[in-house]
Amino acid sequence: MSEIPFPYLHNHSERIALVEGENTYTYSEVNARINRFASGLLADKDDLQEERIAFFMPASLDYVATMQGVWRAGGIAVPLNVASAVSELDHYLSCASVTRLVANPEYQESLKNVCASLNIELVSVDDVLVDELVPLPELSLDRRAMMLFTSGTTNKPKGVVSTHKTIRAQITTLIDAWEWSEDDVIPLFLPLHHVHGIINILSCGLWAGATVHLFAKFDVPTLSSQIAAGTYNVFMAVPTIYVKLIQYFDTIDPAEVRQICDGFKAMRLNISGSAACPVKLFNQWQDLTGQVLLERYGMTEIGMGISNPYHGERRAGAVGQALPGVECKLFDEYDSPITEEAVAGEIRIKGENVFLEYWNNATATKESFRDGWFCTGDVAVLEDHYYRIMGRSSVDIIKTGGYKLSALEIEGVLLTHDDIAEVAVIGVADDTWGEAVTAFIAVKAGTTLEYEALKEWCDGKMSSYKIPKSLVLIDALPRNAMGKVTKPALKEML
Ligand code: MCA
Ligand code: AMP
Repeated sequence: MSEIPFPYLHNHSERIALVEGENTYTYSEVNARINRFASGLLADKDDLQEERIAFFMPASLDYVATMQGVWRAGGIAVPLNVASAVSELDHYLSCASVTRLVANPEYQESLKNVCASLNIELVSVDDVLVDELVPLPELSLDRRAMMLFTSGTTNKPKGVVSTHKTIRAQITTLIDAWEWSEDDVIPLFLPLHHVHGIINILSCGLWAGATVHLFAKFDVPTLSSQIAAGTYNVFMAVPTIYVKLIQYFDTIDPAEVRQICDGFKAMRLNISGSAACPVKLFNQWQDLTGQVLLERYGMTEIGMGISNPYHGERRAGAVGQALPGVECKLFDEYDSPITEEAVAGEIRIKGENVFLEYWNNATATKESFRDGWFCTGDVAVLEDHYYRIMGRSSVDIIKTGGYKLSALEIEGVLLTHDDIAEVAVIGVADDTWGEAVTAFIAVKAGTTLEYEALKEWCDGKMSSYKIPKSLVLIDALPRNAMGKVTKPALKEML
């Protein structure tokens, strides 16, 4: 029935596609629900013509029906972070000019006001589903398909728009490189508003005909018991999750640890990405489970770009080579390509995997490309044919537990606090989170600020993982001759 010219959903009628709690859904059941949802969205239209349909849903059959239903009906899918604060949602919904928001009934009360103020129709999946199917539009590959929000060096997150061609390239390169097959069974506990969960796990799994176990959140005991039972053969996570698993092992019986580690040992692949995997963690994981982590590098705008090999040496502290179909080069600050090994430069990427544009932001789109190369802002070196990430060109980007945050966005919110005179936010190295959000604050004369009070004040104003993990009170922020805050000096102070 789908007129999308490729299989976002494998044509495997009776195999299990999704497991959600006690329920399992075959490929044909998932397919039927997607078509009923797409038909309901279309109602009397032939094509949604890139209407932006947002959804606010945890990992579930209905999440998949919504995402793929929007695709089949010719819309742009805008999956939202279910942990967002309302002010953040307001930005996503208005920036994307969303017209319909799909949410489960239990979330609707909290979304009602923002939808009313932006004139957005708030619906549930059941409201949309119909039994009478309608013809689906034929879609060209260059149609816009998805918008994900990413934090950058500006105050507000930008909408990263991918076409069907982009998504196809991002999926197929991973299916080949990591040898996905219909025999794979993978748990999915990562959030479904980012590429890692959406493309690398859910979309690759469904394209390949594999089984994806959906978890509404990262639930260590439940997940661990499934791993011990040998349910999965592939595992993908951010480094913080491997750290949290190791921390969990310290709290349980050694016999149970052995069973979980044996479950990992029996898998065909364990992948780490979204943030740097420390060499210590790589070695610890190998000692515990025998698994040599495959580390790869990606970004919302490009999907995955660089990966250690599936066969061959997976090098600790390195991210490997460009994936098939992806061109990768390092450039110096004069935009000249770097040809020698061991010289650091910015990673730039070309290929069908690269996004189309930042939504409604031609200036940002233009600034992020040079001569057709997408400029990632990440700095790397090539060492003996393997790329190693050295860091980022901007101090205003923080990676915490795999989430990319804008220091400026957090500073913008903190500055609305009545007692704060000036503030600078930086990421500070942290064993669990990779980087921990740290706020340096100068308070107004005659006032003071305690960390707990600040945390409480932040609650509801930003997603909880953006809330600073610590507060350093300072008389005045260090500034250079131009008056700009010198964040490296703040790092040195710690
Ligand atoms: C939760 N907390 C955090 C984070 N997550 N603090 C800092 N950084 C975080 N990432 C805080 C909460 O605010 C809360 O604080 C406390 O930890 C417990 O929250 P909970 O939700 O229970 O934590 P968790 O379930 O253990 O979550 C940790 C997590 C999660 C599973 C690692 O952060 C996560 O799913 N991260 C992955 C994000 C991701 O998929 N990134 C991919 C984007 P309090 O107790 O004080 O209230 S990058 C991408 O897609 C590119 C393309 C790529 O390369 O992959
Ligand atoms: P996001 O924009 O949220 O998709 O995050 C992408 C960013 O995550 C990249 O620009 C890198 O800074 C970082 N990243 C992803 N994978 C790795 C990795 N393996 N090592 C270091 N940084 C990574």
